[in-house]
Amino acid sequence: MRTQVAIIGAGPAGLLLGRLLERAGIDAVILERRSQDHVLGRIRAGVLEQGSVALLDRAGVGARMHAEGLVHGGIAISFDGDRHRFDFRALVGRTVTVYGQTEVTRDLMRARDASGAKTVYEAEDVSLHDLDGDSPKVRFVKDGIAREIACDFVAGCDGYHGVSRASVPEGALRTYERVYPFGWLGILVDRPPVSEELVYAHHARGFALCSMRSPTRSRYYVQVPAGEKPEAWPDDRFWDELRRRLDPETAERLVTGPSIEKSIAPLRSFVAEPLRFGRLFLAGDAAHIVPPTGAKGLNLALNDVGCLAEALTEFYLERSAAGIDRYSDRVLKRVWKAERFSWWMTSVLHTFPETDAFGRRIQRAEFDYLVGSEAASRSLAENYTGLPL
Ligand code: RFL
Ligand code: PHB
Repeated sequence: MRTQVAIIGAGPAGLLLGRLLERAGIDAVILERRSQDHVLGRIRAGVLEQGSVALLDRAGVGARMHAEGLVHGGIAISFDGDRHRFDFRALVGRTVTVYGQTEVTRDLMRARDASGAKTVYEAEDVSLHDLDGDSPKVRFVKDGIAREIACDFVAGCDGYHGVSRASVPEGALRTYERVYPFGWLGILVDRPPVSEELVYAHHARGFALCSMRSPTRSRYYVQVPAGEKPEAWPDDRFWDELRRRLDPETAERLVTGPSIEKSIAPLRSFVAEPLRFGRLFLAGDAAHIVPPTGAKGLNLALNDVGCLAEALTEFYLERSAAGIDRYSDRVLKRVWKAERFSWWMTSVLHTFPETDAFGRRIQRAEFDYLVGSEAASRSLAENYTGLPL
């Protein structure tokens, strides 16, 4: 088999890249380790920046997002019971759209299925070869049979635990990492959200977040120590803990119910540099991870492949390597700003085992400054709704 671009991973990054290349007339095959249903069963991000919405529109997959997504003009932060709303429309004239990653993925999969573009699900033992030459190869096993795809480029869109980054020789990548001593326990519940907009809460007992997927489906998170298991958190325990961390007015309005999903995500900051090795490009979680506090992971992944698609289009249509040569530097500039913002929001809103009384006062001062200063509020709004490329 031969293709122009072999894409590893059918998450949002791989699927959007495939779609953008297809629209530019560039041939690509996607190899995904899991089944289509497994990929669609993962509950992850919920918030799209305005730039991500525009990108999905450009890819021709925005119709359902506009019909069903919830446009939010702000968020609330509650700090030790004091709640403040940040009005993004007034501060920066921008909004975000609440539309689940699952739905983005579903829309992209449907478009790909309709166009007949090739995706191999349940591709086992994917391995990358000859990345430093002009004709890399990807080998995999499907239905017990070993296969090979020859291509011009490989796009590593296979997430943090994927094979792409691991295929780069030792020493060719530099990595930067911070692991946080806690995770987020998340539940999904078919009950109306507690508030029309997201509520991020800091409390001495830990962080909490009230989010949603629709007017009738809510997504809630509480900070838990690293290594905690979801089994230790029956629904009643979760609801009690969440209520204690919210401001009284929000807690009062909380409508509880049986969880339909419950899982724990560890928190990590991670960047690999550069995002290219020979004919391999890294994009999305394969290249960088942010803690979910700033709602940046999915948005970065979409933005990366938006840039990569532009660069590859330039290569094929204009015969210019300028775009692919610039890809890593261009994307990393924005990635690091999102890393900073996500790290900062995590630091202000969570409780850290090592934080002393001084550190807690500093966190409170951060909140008071955010609330009291228009400049600080605008900075939050600008980062949350998404910095320009
Ligand atoms: P994905 O989604 O992990 O997809 C990678 C795909 O590659 C496949 N794969 C392989 N395929 C073939 N061979 C191999 N060897 C392979 N190894 C892996 C995997 O099966 C998978 O299908 O990465 P991608 O596309 O880069 O997308 C990144 C996003 O998924 C991620 O950044 C976000 O979900 C992060 N995130 C959030 N981001 C936001 O922008 N806003 C949010 O509100 C937000 N909330 C979140 C989040 C992530 C969370 N978790 C669970 C980590 C909330 C949570 C709880
Ligand atoms: C979510 O709805 O899953 C969500 C929203 C905002 C975040 C993280 C996760 O910052």
